[in-house]
Amino acid sequence: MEIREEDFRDLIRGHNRVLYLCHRNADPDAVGSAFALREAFGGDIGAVEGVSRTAASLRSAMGADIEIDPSPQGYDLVVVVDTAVGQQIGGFNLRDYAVVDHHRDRDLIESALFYIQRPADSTAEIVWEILKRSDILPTREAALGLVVGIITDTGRFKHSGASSFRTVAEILERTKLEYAEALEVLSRVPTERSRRIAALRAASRAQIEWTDDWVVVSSEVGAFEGSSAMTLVEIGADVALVGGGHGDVSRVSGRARRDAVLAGLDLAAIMGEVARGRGGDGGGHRGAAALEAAGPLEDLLKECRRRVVEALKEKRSLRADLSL
Ligand SMILES: [Mn+2]
Repeated sequence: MEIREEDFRDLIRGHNRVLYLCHRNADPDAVGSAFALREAFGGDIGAVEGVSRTAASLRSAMGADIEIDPSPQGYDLVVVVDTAVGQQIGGFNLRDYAVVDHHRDRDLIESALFYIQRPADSTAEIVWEILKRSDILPTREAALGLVVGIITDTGRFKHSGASSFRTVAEILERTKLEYAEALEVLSRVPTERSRRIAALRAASRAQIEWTDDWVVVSSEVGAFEGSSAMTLVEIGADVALVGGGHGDVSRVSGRARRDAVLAGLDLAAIMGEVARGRGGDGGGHRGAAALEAAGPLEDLLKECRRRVVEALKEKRSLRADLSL
């Protein structure tokens, strides 16, 4: 049954134990929406298989409890949030359920007890409407979740219609949340001091190699290779390779800008080959990969860098044409 935002409150209150369920690798829109609904109407929050990195930082900023792969047992209603198709909740066994979502697929809504599904930039925008029509002012934490959900689902307002701006303005006005608090959650600068120090060390020790199109950087840290490599990319590297020694093995993490990947760079393949050549193991994605192998770290880093430079040789950066 399709319902309107103003009907949600009465329908949800007819159920004792409610689980708000987010899709696989839940993003901030799913997590923020589920949290705001839970704060308003009670219940628990679950996610299938885990939450994304950004959603994890939102979760800690809101202080939300999210059960990963919860059992459907004991809930008389599951509200599937921000999820268009059943596949996104894997093997979760749905019996009595509702849907709140901004996609267009009919897959889940056909058998839902009730649903709100309408095109909007984000599920958070629909949830805000539900709260407004229920005369519920969200907590600051819930407001934070909704705003971060809107920012991320609109690609930081790049694909946003007027109503997303209006919704955010309303939330800020009514809850006294500051926009800067939402941006803080999304900041890629790590908050943990040890992580920040590792990133700063990686930057200060960076060996920089460049061609007309590409800047390739390698460095060494004691820990947090991955986030340090990401920081080096944030501050200007096209590809960053950061290694650390861990007992007998060395670990190298690589991160690449999107246009290096579009130009054909495959860090997972490079990391895999370098590692296997030394009896180790490596892989990941084309733009983010890691390896672990025995042997001196310096050699490993040198070989990775040589192969990256080799792979990018003769390749043009799109940035020149698209001013990315
Ligand atoms: Mn969404």
